Amino acid sequence: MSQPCDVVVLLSGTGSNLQALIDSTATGDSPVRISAVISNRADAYGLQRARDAGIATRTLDHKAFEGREAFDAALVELIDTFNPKLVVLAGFMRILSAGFVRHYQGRLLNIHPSLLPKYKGLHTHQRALDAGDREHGCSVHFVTEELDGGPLVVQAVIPVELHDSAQSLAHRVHAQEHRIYPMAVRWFAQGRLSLGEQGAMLDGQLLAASGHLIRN
Ligand code: NHR
Ligand code: GAR
Repeated sequence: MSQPCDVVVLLSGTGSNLQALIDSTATGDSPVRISAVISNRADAYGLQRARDAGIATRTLDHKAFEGREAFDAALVELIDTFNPKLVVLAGFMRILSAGFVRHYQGRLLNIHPSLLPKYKGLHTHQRALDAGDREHGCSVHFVTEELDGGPLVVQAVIPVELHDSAQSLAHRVHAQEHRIYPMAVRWFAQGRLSLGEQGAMLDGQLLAASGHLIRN
């Protein structure tokens, strides 16, 4: 392997997706190197996971800044001290301003717990249940200024079972997140995935609007 792809992960909470990324890079010959994990919350358990894996951590408290733009500017400055090729949102709960998104255009990924474009925003599992959906899942997408609206890279679909609760559904969707996020990050690190003018490109081909689809 030539130079590994340096990745900075942003999170706000538990960090199970970070853990899946860490585990996927533990093989020794991984094309992905996680340079740092940055949280807007000092008490995020994801920071502990990073420390346990020997990864640099930083906290940048959004409440210490006057407004979104000021926080985002400081966040860009902090991220860029690690000079990453890719920035990965893994349960990062702050909406990012246009300036931030533009700065990382084509090298900023998010995982969202729904089959986008359905259920942008929060409480996705309950909303899928309330709608009587028979299928649910998760999506990896390039981040653009449109919240949860950027070009899709990969989606995993699971069936909704008769007796599912928001919690049981969340549990099964999480297992899929832990599968597709490391896959997408690896594609990017291998130079196979990029953001083109018309959408996400994999191996030189424009992906379908749903991204690469995995059915379960
Ligand atoms: N920023 C941009 N510009 N575009 C996206 O697609 C983004 C983004 C920032 C985060 C993750 C997203 C999700 O997958 C994400 C995608 C937070 C909120 C939110 O309402 C919404 C969507 C996402 C993340 N945040 C509140 C806010 O005022 C705060 C909520 C809280 O702190 O608990 O920022 O769902
Ligand atoms: C994940 O389900 C992720 O898809 C979701 O938060 C969870 C984080 O879990 N992201 C969003 O809702 C973004 N607004 P984790 O901290 O255990 O990875």
